Amino acid sequence: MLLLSQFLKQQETDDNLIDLIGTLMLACKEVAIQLREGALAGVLGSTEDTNVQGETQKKMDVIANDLLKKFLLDNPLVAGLASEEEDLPVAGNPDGRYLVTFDPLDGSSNIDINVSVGTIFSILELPEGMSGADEAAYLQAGRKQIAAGYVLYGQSAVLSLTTGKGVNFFTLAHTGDFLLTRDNIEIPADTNEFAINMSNQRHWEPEMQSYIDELLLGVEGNRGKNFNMRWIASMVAEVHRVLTRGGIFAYPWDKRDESKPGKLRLMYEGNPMSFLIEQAGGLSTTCYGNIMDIEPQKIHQRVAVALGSKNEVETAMEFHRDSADSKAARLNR
Ligand code: P6P
Repeated sequence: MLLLSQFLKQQETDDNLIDLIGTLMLACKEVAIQLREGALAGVLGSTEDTNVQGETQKKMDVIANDLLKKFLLDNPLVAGLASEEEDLPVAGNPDGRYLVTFDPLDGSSNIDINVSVGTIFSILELPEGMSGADEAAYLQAGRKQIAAGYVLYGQSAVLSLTTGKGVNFFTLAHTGDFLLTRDNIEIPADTNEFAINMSNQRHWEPEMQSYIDELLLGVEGNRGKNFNMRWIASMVAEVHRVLTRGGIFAYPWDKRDESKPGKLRLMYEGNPMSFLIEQAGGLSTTCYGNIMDIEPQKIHQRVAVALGSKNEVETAMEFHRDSADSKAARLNR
């Protein structure tokens, strides 16, 4: 089986990028060890603090964030980083080449119930003449990403990675190496599986309500087939299922807070996951436009998401087509 570094060399990946991905994996291996220890290491439960998102920080959110910061800031290639758990960007080496945005532990509400969580990361080039301390340096559309991925901490720790040459899975072996376990991931274009938090149904736009109603009607409705539903409340696990067997995952805009375009964050959830999904032949949208076309305005800005099997996401977009102009602006496309 191929080691991650061997595979990336075979793909003629830039040596500096291989080095940076290796650093990210060192941090994620430490996170995996802490998670596996769980209660034995006293890492479950919450802190007294809330993050910039206004969410109570889990102990493991802080541990994972500190580990990623430590390893990344030790790498001279890193000019700076932006984290879900950091109010502002953190400057690295002024001569560094790369910016890294990350959600150190996505789905952390699942930690205490021993359900899968994950680290999501996105790698950008530092723009000419800018610094890793400048928020503006990070505000690049998803199309500018040079690599993206996640490590899903499930019964096994699996890295899902793209450098723009497709998507591949690597499993963490007991030796501490990430080994290639599935290559050239392709998402089936059609699906009968959807993932959405149905408890928000009354808050969605009518267009999303209509789309989901048709899925629920199954063979008795216009879709003419039955659908199955999943909701893990961990985007990393949902996206891994979609990459593995297809499906559509949605966290749409809802009117609980009209000022927010969505719940999920663009720079370290929407964009990296969209890169993976599109590289695997899927589609990733706000229901009005492609997520990776959005020009970011803020590091922690949010985005509505509907991603997965191409034909199913296109069907969801069809339900939104006639109201596209009026709402695209609010949803930042
Ligand atoms: P809800 C986790 O907090 C997260 O950001 C995603 O990983 C997940 O898909 C979503 O929020 C879950 O949200 O409202 O169902 O708890």
